[in-house]
This record gives sequence, structure tokens and C-alpha cells, in this order.
Amino acid sequence: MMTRLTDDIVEKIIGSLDGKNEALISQTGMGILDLAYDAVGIAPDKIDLRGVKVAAVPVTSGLGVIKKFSESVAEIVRKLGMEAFVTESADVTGLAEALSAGADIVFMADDIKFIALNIRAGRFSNNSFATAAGYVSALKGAAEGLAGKDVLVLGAGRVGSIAAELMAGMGACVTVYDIDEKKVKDLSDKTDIKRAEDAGAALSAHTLVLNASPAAIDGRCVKEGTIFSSPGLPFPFDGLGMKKARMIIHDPLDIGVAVMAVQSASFSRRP
Ligand code: 2YC
Repeated sequence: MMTRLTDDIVEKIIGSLDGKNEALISQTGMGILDLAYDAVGIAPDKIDLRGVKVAAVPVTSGLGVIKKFSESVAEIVRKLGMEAFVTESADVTGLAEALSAGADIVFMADDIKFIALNIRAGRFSNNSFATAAGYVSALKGAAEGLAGKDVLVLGAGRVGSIAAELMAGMGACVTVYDIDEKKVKDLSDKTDIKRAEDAGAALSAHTLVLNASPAAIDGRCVKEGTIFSSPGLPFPFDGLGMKKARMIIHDPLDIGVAVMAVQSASFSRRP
């Protein structure tokens, strides 16, 4: 079960976007749009985001709508230079409204999946891949490259396992910890990824960490000067961990949505 955003976390997103973009530039050398291009692996001049029309459709299934979730998605997308709106209606009626309004891309999330569907291309971007790729790019930027470097991934769920494979593919020496060792075994059988026996010991031995786990991080185990690229929710750091970390890159939704929007738009890229 993926970690679910709460109303109060989402409420804070819209007003914080500009400040967080400045922070991201100082942390990684990239603003959120450049980071999204990097994560998708597309050069900015190969795609024109202006005029791309994006609809965010609220979905009431399962645990229902999260207040301001769709509005936050639309605002994050507008900051990338695309046009974005939230449909009046939810669910199927909302989807019909988006299509009638000529949306090129539709964002929708239930409690299991969060996708950005490119209508004409008939292809979609998935939040798990987009979040993994976005936070890998962030770590790569902050570390000035990952090739040949030791990187620890906490959590072998959908985001952590994709991130581990992406970084192994970049030549990083990846170690993964998950409380469920079977998840890591599946991963290490497929790749040259190593399995950590103990989270604390692994943290004490790494200064590059991608945290994609919902578990708290014990500051006593954090190595001084560690760079954390940390999509994990809820925010896992205690005061000691925040003091010892050189940098913590974290947001509840922004980077994942930005990568989804650029990746989904790239499906329509002119040849
Ligand atoms: O408001 C709505 O339309 C809701 N149906 C949205 C539910 C989103 C559930 N997913 C999550 O909270 C997490 C996010 C961190 C991104 C991916 N899953």
C-alpha cells in the first residue's frame, strides 16, 4: 500500500512552490523543470510545453478525495509553463469534462495508482517511476554524479526499487535495505545491487542516501554530512538527523508530478 497524502500535508503545497524551487536549485543545481527534463532524459529544446493543456480530475474512489490534491497538481504543472485546470466534476464525469475541454494530458489518482495520461498518445506516466527518477536526478545533481559512488536506498517498494535499478544503471554501487528482505532479494537477484542487513549500520556507512521508506530515521545512525534525497512520507527525520545531514531533498508531491507532466508530454514529442 503506498503512503497516502493527508489533507494537511497537501494544504501547504500551493503556497510553498516558489520557495522550494529556489531551495532545489541551491541543493541540486536544477530547478524543478530542469530536474524533470533530466529525469525523463529529454533535452528542453526537444519539447514545447507551452500550449500543453492539462486537466486534474478528482477521484472519489476508496478513501476519497484529498482536499486540494487536484488543485496542487494543477499549480505544480502551471509552474512548469503548461496550462492546467481542475475539472468541476470528479470521476467519469470529470474525465468526460476534461476530454470535452480538449485536455492533452489528464492527471488522476485513486488509492493505488496515480497517473498522467497523454490522451492522443494513449500512454501514461506513473507516479512511482516519476518520483523515483526525479529523486535520483536530485541526488545525482546534489552529489555531482553518482557513477562509481556508494549509494544507500532505504525501502524496496515501488519507488525505492525503481530508484535502485536506475542508479545501478548509472554505475552507482547500490545497497538496498528493506524490513522485508524478500523484496530486496528479488531486486538483488536481478541486478548487482547489494542487500543491507541492518538499516542503522547501513546509514552509518553511507553519505548518499535515497530514502523511499515510510519508516522514521534515527538521527543517531545518520553519518555527518549525508545527502538525503527523500521522497519518503511521512517526513522521517528527527532533529539530530536534520542537524547531521548536509542536505535533505524532500517534498510531498512536487517533483513526482513535475516528472509525470514532462514525461507524459514527451509521449507526443514531434519526431
Ligand atoms: O483527491 C483525489 O483525487 C484522491 N483520489 C487522490 C488520492 C491520492 C492517493 N495517493 C497518494 O496520496 C500518494 C501520493 C504521495 C502520490 C502517490 N501516492
